Parts: sequence; C-alpha cells; structure tokens
Amino acid sequence: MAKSNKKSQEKASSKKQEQLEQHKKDPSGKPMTTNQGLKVNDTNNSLKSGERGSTLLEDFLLREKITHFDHERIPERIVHARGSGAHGVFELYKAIPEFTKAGMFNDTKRKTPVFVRFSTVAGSKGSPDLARDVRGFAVKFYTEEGTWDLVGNNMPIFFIQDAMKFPDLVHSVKPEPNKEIPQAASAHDTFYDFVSHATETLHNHIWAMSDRAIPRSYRMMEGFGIHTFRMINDKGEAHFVKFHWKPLLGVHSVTWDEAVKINGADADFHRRDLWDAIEAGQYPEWELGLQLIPEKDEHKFDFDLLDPTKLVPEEMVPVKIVGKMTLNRNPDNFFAETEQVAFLPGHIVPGLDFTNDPLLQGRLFSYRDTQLSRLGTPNFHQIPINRPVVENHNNQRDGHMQMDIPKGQTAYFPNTLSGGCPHLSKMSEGAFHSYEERIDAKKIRTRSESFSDHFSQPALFYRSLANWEKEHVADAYTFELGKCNQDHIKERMLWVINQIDTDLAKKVADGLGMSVPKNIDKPINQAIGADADVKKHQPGKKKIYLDESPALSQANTKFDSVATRKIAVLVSDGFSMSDYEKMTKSLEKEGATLAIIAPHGGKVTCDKNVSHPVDAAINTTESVLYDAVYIPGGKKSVDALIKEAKFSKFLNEAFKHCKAIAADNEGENLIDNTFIKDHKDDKAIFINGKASDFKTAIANHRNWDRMEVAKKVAV
Ligand code: HDD
Repeated sequence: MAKSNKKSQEKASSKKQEQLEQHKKDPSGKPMTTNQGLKVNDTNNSLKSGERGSTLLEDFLLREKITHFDHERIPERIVHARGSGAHGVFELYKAIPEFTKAGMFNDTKRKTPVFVRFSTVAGSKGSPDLARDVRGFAVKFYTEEGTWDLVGNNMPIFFIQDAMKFPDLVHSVKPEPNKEIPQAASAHDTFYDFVSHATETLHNHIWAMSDRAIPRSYRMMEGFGIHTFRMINDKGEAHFVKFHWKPLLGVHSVTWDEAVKINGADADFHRRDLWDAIEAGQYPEWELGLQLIPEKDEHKFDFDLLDPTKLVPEEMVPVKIVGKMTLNRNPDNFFAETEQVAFLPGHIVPGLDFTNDPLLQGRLFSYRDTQLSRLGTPNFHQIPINRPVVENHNNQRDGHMQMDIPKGQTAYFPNTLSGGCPHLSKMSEGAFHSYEERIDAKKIRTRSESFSDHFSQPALFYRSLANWEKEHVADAYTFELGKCNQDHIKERMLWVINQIDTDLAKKVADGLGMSVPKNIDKPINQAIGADADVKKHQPGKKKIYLDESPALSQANTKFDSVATRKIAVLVSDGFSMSDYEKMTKSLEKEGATLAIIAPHGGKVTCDKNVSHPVDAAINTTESVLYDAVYIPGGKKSVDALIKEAKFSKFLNEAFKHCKAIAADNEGENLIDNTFIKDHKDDKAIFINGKASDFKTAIANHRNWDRMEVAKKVAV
C-alpha cells in the first residue's frame, strides 16, 4: 500500500555537508582491517595455545577490539541526555539591517546550514520519549561569521532566575539520590519539596503541567530562546530580542493516558517520528520569529525583561516572522553527530549579544565546562559536527586529541616572527565587539526585587487556556502530587497553586482527597540568601496586566494540514478496495501516512483479489501510535476483525483519546462491537461519511468536545 508522499530525497548540499563528507567512512566493498590498516582474517576467535587452550597475551587483534569496546561510552549529558538530531538549513525571508548586522539576517540568498537537537531534560540517555518534561530545542547555525548556537526549549520561560540555582533544580527533579528512583519523571517528593519553596519555578512548572510537556511530535512544538538577547545594527544601536520558532504543522500534543502507553509501545516515538518524516521527504519546518523591543523601552513592562521566568505576551509585542528553518537530512551516525554535538550559548556572532539575565550569564560558563568532562578535551570544537564552516586560527595549542596541525614558530600574540599573525580584525572587518552597556553598580550577591512577581504569569497562562487544556493541567498536578508521599509538601503545593488560581487548586485538592490550606504560613521564598530581607523577596500578589494571551493556548494553533498524520487502516482478507480508495486517496495526496493493520503480518488480499503488504500485525502495534483510524467495508474482513478483541480495544482507545474514526459499510459492525456504538453522532466519528470531513477532523487533531464521554471508556 502506498506510504507517504515521498518527495525526492534532495541531497542537502551545504558548506557544512561538504565539510562533513571529508570525515565520512563507507565500508561498502572494503576489507576489514585493524585501526592500523592491517587486513583481518578472523574476528571471531581469539589466539590460543591449542584449540581449547588459554588465550595468549600476544593477541593484539583481541586487545585492540576489546580495548576500544571497553572505552566506547562517554558521560551522558548531565541534563538533556535523551535527544535526537537532524541537519537542515535556515533561509531568511527579508533582510533586517535596521535591527542587526548579523550576516544571516541580512542576506536572503544565504542558506545557513543548521544542526538541531531536540531532547527531554530529566531522563537518562535511554529513557522514553514521552516523559512529562520540557523539551530542549537547540539550534547550531554554521554561519559565515562563525557558529551561533541558540540553545532553547519548547517553553518560553525557565524554572529559575539565577544560574546559581541550576544544580538545586536539577538535583530535585533527577532520580532521588538514595534509591535512583524515579527515572525521567518529575512526580516525586524532592521535586515538589523544591518547587513549593522556590516559587520562581511556578511559571515554567505550570507549562510543564500543560500539554506542552507531552508533544505529539518534535515537529509539532514551538521553540524559544527564552532569555532576552540583544540585536545590534551597524550603527551600534541595540534592540532587545526574544527568539521564537513556530512549527508550520502547528503545536499539538498527546494526552497523558497516551503518553504513558506510548512509552511502553514505542519508547522511541519522537525519535522515530523525526527520523521517518525526514526519510520520507516530509521535512519539518519552523518559522523564526522575533519580538523586538527598543532599548529605551526596557522598563516599560510590569515585569523585568532580564527575568527568564517571564515571557513577553505576543499581544503586547508581536512576533515578527523573519525566516524559515527546514530539517532535511538525518545524521549518518548518531554518536558522531547527535551525541558529540556541543551547544554553547556563548557561541555568538557580530550583530547579536547577551544581556545581564543572570541565568544566561551563568550558562555562558556552564556549557563550555560540561563539554570538558563529556567530550574530554578543550579541542571538542574540532569534532566534525562542531567545526565551524569558516577557518579558525589562534594561539591555543595542544590538548587531548588535537586534530589540527598548526604551522609556524609562534603561538603567542603579539609577535613579529609570524608577521603578527594570526592578526586582529577591526569591527569594520567583521570582528566581534561586546555591546557597550553602561554599568554603575555595587558588587552585590542578591536577587533583584523586580524578579519577585511569581504568580502573575502562571495565572495569565492558566487563564489563557481552553477548558480542555485547563482540565489537562488540573489532571497533571493531581497525578504528580498524587505520586508524592509527604502531605506537608502536597499542602504547600496546594497553597501555592491557590495563589495562581483558586478553581485549579480546588480541583487538584479534590483529586488528592485534601483541602486547600487556608492558614498555612505564607511560604517563604527560600531561594534567597540567609541575610536577605525576606519581605522584599516574597512573591507579591498576582497582577493582571493582560486578561488573556490567546497565543499561549494550543486551541489557537494551526489545524490546516493532515501532512505526516498516521492513519491506521484496520483490515483483513476481503476488505473493500473501493471503500479504501474513496477514503484514503486525498489523505495520501496531502501527505498523510496510511498503515495497514491486520490480524497477521505479511500480506492481506482485498475484494479485488489484489494483495497488499501489512504494515503492522495487530499484536505488534497499539492504537496510541496513530492519529486516526479507518475501517473499510468487506464482510469477510470485518468479521475477522471482530473475532480478534484487540481491534475493538484499538478503536475504544482511539475514541478515548478523542481521535477521528471512520468506518464504511460493514466496517460499522466493528464500531458496533465497541463503546463507540452509542456515540455515532460524535462530530469526529464518520459512518459512511465523506472523505473530506474525515480529513478535516484529522487536521483538527482531536475532538475535545468528546472529553467527558471519553472518560467513561475503560481501556
Ligand atoms: Fe541548559 C544542556 C537548554 C539553563 C547547563 N540546556 C542543555 C540543552 C538544552 C538546554 C536544549 C541540550 C543541548 C544539546 O542538545 O546538547 N538550559 C537550556 C535552557 C535554559 C538552560 C533553555 C534556560 C533558559 N542550562 C541552564 C543553566 C545551566 C545549564 C542555568 C547551568 C548553570 N545545560 C547545561 C549543561 C548542559 C545543558 C549542564 C548539559 C549538556 C550540555 O550542556 O551540553 O551545561
């Protein structure tokens, strides 16, 4: 059966790809050798004294093979260990010289090569993809002026305001140190012990309780640079800027029940989805948007632009779309590229600069430092995936795994012996020059009072959600706190949630079988110094400077495409080919992927006596792996499906997860064997319906109106 609409696999040719080509090794048709190039005759047996004798120390083949194997692991990333990467390209729609002199934002003919890595934060390298977690969204731009890394997340804010607290945050969410439990999960006492005392975490935390933390696909999530950065034009004028990635497929998520089941059915769900889409030529695309704020407006907001726990609502500062990123090539080798890629927020180019956001400032140190233990050498920039596409020369020398051979007598500056080279460049010649910001201040270890509003933006986020999203948030809090053992932690969390929204707190309290504490002491924000003035740093009362921000709700995303959606087609021998064609032709044309699911593997024969390959036998797959389900007619086929209970379970689950379901002719008999039989009037259930209506329902992602009924489905 036809799969997705395969575009021709265009070979992404770029300066970076050409550079990587030089390092690739292709063993096809080649003899096996040792690392020294010696041809190998036997890689299966060690050298022994006699056929059954002991193995000899002389065996250099054994030693080379085993030694390399013994050392083939490197430390996983301390956070964001689980991830997937892809190559691509960034193209600018329109030059923006008025804001920045950065080359990639000034030349619409340039195709800037990129490498992107998506990740979860808390889990280990082998943890499942659908953990409730923030997703990393790190982009490496190989620009003509040097490499720029935009190391962001899929949520526009962060948990903490100062890098000094990062180890505490991470230690609280990671598995508890005595028992190394739980893996890739925030639902445990230590995390909530921390969150309830460090109230600055609440904004990112409520996002993590929302559907944003369980995306349908990496391809269907937004990305954010989070911090306020600076753009500098060639007159030296600066604008504050926030970076946004907007996926062309819209922002979509799965439900928590699906997430839990997907983790069992396919722990690589997001990794596979990204890989498959790129292999099929259905290249993921994001537009890059900028929120630009003139320097003079720095203090115009009700929050501090340097506080990374605050977003700038799009309704207050619109997002200006400036270009598009397309991911068009899978890596050749996971370890060499995705594992060894090193992102550093300190990788910057002229025309861009940092701000004094204290979280960003700390990150500028941490990322270089971590590569030293992870990749083992200050020469990590020489690893092919990390090499810039422009030449780099300086007087740094030696170190583990030096791959370059720097020529010449000198390794210092200034020098005359090498003619003063490598020489310095003027700004007019493209040299980087830090933005000259006037600073007149005391050296002081404290938190700015302007960072003390911890409730207004979580409340704005919650107010802006659709009812179904709000319900998911309440369920998530109830689940997470339900997994905590300590009542005093849950109580404190309920008190804190109550400061965000009283209805939300009540719902969660009901779910926990507790009540919202009224008289708890105001939680002391403990993320301050022992001598700090406590009153100054207490989170203030929530303010309302915007009733709602529609841009924050997934109900307002794009619902215009079925491209890359996976539709399960349940069939057995004798299914109606004309039904199948009627329903699926336009879906396939618009890029949806159809998967034939049958009682057995191999092939099924339709009523026209043509055999079709089965994509998955029912015992190898699960409903949660698909976006929609279709059952064509054909009595013999449907009778066989009814006999196998898992097909009915498959449908009940799709119904529970509010997905579109269509059946034609005898296909209805299978529907009648499920919970759906009394809900055929549902707006995303189609019995002998129109293909175009089914398609619209799939593009709509889910029918959330069904949520109350769906809860009654016991699967
Ligand atoms: Fe971080 C990795 C994103 C704050 C320290 N971080 C890492 C990655 C992403 C982020 C996407 C994975 C990169 C990859 O795929 O290789 N981190 C963020 C964002 C933050 C943030 C959006 C706040 C706005 N991070 C942050 C702080 C610190 C770190 C405050 C330390 C003070 N992050 C690290 C790290 C990691 C890292 C330990 C682990 C692996 C790596 O850097 O290369 O240095």
